[in-house]
Amino acid sequence: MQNQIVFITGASSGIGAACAKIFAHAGAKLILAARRWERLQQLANSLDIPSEKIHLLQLDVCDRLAVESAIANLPSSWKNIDILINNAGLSRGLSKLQEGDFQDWEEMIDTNIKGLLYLTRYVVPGMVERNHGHVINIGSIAGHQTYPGGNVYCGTKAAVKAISEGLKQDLLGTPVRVTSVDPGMVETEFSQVRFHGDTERAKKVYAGVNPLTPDDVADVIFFCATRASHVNINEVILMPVDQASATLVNRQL
Ligand code: NDP
Ligand code: 8X3
Repeated sequence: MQNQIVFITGASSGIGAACAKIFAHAGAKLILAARRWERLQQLANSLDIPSEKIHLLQLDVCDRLAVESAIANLPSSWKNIDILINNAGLSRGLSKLQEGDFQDWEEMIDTNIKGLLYLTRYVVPGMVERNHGHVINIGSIAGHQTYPGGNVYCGTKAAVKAISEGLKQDLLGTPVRVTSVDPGMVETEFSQVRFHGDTERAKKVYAGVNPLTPDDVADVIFFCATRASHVNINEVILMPVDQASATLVNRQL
């Protein structure tokens, strides 16, 4: 992992920030992208690695032209991306489909599907050219099982599953690897974002449960990234011991 270039989207919080820590610790060079610049700076300051091993990008993955320009304008020493972690993503709302909010839908589809596609489309050709690379998409248990009110979010994560499978097929004959890491319940800012800042409602999601931590997920991502170069881990589903499916959770209240 020493001096490998790892590009992490959604690095300002949760699973993305935990990935930054574990890959930094292993000696990687990090490109950390998100919209919240101050949060990226705070993370960079907290990482115990030389500043020349970190490149911050204020980037909205939904903005295709911004993604194109960010990749095209990377300094030459940062261009050869070895690992792309497509982690930026969000859920918005938990309404019945027939009562859903259009803006919530657009945001989830634009971020979770289109943003992931833009990064992939602009980064993967370089990986193919260099005969080296690994795309790690963060899917979800929600891409395997749909739950009430999950409708569009689950749809976006089912799309991530299909896109990961499709990319694996399209890259056959190249050494570029594709992995989907699909967690169940992880305590991050995810539920605060889903419930538009309603902290009390967000807390209830994790009440009485021992959820996964962002570090637990980063640990699995790191494992996938560090197998022998002929080994491709296609898909990993991980969830807390306290969870048996998207909706079946053991709560000690
Ligand atoms: P957080 O809300 O803690 O982190 C989400 C990250 O995505 C933030 O860094 C945020 O940065 C970034 N992000 C959101 N929208 C954009 C955008 N348009 N452009 C760039 N970055 C963006 O949640 P998690 O860490 O939990 O989520 C990470 C991934 O894990 C998501 O794809 C989520 O769907 C998935 N996941 C989460 C689970 C959970 O239970 N928490 C379970 C399964 C999957 P900023 O706002 O600064 O742009
Ligand atoms: C996040 C997990 O179950 O809230 O993808 O959809 S869940």
